[in-house]
Amino acid sequence: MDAAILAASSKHPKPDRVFQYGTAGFRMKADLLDSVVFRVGLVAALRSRKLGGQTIGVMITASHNPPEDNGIKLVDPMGEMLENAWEAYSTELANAKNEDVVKVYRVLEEKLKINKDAPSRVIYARDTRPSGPKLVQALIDALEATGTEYTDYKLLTTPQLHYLTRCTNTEGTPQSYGEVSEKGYYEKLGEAFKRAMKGKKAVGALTVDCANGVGGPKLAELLKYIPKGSEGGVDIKIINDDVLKAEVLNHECGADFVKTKQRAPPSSKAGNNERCCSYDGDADRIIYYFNDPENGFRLLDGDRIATLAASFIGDLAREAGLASELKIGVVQTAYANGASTKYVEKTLGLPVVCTPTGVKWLHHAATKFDVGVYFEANGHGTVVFSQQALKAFNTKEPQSPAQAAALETLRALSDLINQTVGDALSDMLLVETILAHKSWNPKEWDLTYTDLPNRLVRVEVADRNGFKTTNAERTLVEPQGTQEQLDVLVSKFKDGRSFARASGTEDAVRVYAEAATRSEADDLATKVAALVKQDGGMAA
Ligand code: G16
Repeated sequence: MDAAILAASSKHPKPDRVFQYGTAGFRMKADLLDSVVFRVGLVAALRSRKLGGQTIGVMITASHNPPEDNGIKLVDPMGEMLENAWEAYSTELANAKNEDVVKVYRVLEEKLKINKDAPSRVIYARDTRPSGPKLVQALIDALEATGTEYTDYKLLTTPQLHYLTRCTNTEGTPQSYGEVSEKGYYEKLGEAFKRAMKGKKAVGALTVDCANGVGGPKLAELLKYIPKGSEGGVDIKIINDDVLKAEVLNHECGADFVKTKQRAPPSSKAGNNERCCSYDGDADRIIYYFNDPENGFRLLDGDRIATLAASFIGDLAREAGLASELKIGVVQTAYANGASTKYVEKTLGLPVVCTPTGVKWLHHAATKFDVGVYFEANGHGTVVFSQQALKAFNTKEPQSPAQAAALETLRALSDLINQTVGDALSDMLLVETILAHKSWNPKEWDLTYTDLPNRLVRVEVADRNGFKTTNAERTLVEPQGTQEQLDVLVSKFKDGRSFARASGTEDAVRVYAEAATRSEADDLATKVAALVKQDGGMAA
């Protein structure tokens, strides 16, 4: 095998660069990624062998990043993000000198006590970027050189690949997560949506901006399994679903655009009070919004989806007589609006945990609850149910028709929600279900609490790695002295809060600020951004 790996590796030489497994795998300009993809393929083979031949997922996508970027990340057998320690092994192999690739591969194999003769299995997919097929070839070269069995699922959303990874590994077991096919995914969601909606009606249509990414064709497919509004489902209008023009991906559309610019995509023609949502390039994030004739553009972001889901599931648990048995909690990051945290703790009476950015951290924290609702403000999130919760939904004897209905809705939700990772398609159906049950229009949803005005700024610095944080990314420890100056700035603003952290997917530092008024939030963000620019070695 050594000769095969060496020969294959020589077709994918490493450029003079240092690579780092970031927030969501390796991300960069696609033309720098060839050697990284090859070597991540080697890691996938090792990981699968280490787990006795369980199937590992590989996704080639750069999600919300521009069309010329691409990326790769690994998915563990239950559909979760790759185990943390393995990110470091991936980084190690990605940075090995060309002549050392086999050596580093073997050292890892030995260090991790991996049985060379164990089988290895991988499934993979990609988003719609034009660089995808060539990168897939680099991956195949690694899989063939290591004697790994593989299945190519071609174009998928990232959450579909997570779903299929779990289905593959649980097939034929009591934990079976669903049929191992893309069609099985649509059927599972479609069936669960019909059960969850039973007797309810969506209020008005929903316009979905697919960011001109893979979510467009996949949503069109899903709609074949979803009843229309007149049939007890929902009417969906798709916009920004052009996957043939590479340059339009995430351009002036998509969840990241809407969240950071705090406005609708210019292409949106939705009228006042009409529900709209935007996916990102690989459909693992979703943001809702609408135009309020009195207050203008209103964003219903990941925090809003989390609070909506937590309050709805909390109510159902009470109606089902399960409130005392189930621990329900919400997981957020530092980007969560302070008003949402207060609402969850004070109004909903639920605990909130704060983790660093990255679904891997949130997901892990959410599994500590029976019902763990996690969302990043940028719209990436889901709900996870413990085995105990699932058992209770299935075995609790209802004492009344109302209890029976609540239990049935909980069971339907546990199938509707993609519990492996945040999933724009599944989250969208979850929100639609809840709004239909409550007969709410977006304005009524928006009125549950008032967001503190906030601003997110992207700051380019000489070296983002100079920015190191602690306290779930809320406090800078490096550059020295920056946090103290940031604190002084924050103290001058009513309800002020701000932090700065290095992005793990872009070469930049992100600054978040919130304050009592729009102009104060903007002012605080501008001042902190200037501080970051200056301390990051760039003229402010
Ligand atoms: C990825 C991660 C998210 C994270 C986002 C931004 O999203 O999966 O958890 O919030 O990057 O991360 P950062 O601020 O470190 O750049 P996506 O949708 O790009 O895969």
